[in-house]
Amino acid sequence: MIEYFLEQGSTYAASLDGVVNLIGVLVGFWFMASLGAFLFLIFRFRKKPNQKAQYVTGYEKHEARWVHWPHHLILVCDIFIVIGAVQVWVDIKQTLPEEPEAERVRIISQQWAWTFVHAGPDGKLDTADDIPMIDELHVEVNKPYIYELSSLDVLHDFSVPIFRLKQDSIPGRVITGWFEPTITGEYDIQCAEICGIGHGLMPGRIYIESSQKHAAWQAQQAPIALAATAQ
Ligand SMILES: [Cu+2]
Repeated sequence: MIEYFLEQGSTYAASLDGVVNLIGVLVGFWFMASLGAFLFLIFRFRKKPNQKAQYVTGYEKHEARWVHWPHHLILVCDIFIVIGAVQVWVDIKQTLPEEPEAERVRIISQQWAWTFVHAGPDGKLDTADDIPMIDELHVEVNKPYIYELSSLDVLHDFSVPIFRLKQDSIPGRVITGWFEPTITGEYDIQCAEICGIGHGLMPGRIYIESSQKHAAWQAQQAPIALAATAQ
């Protein structure tokens, strides 16, 4: 619910919010139900004059059902949460969009900065027109991206709140994932892992641009990319 104060900026943001809301509603319902039962029992069986306290073990069948029935109903709620979460997990973590429609981008985390290697006008990584940027990721709206996330030193976590994307980067591994922006604008990138004393100084920005604006940005960067390869 609090996530509605933040726009949904990727194709899968709404489905992730949906799972969070489902958990919130189910847990909220049982929280209110158990709080209600607790308060009811406190007042209904409060101390009365000349009445001795009773020792209730909870092992008797007619007493135990007060635990077993809600327990079974909560297990049914768990099934709904698991089904919802697995669907979202498969979509976000197990299914990569098709190339070449999806463009690759390399994300390198280190204490305490992000390096983003953009594919450049040819749409391919490891070619002369690649555009490396520090703390700035430029992407096109409504275009799927496959990221290759790695770390040069310690654990970091690539987090783009507007996408509801969060992925650990682990030294020695290249982790692939994807996102597809659905709105334009300039938004935060965070490191969501306490990665050292400069952790709080590791913010990045994502620029989600229309295709024309993105092409203009690429053209503007071309001399920098060529100068980098000439060295
Ligand atoms: Cu970090």
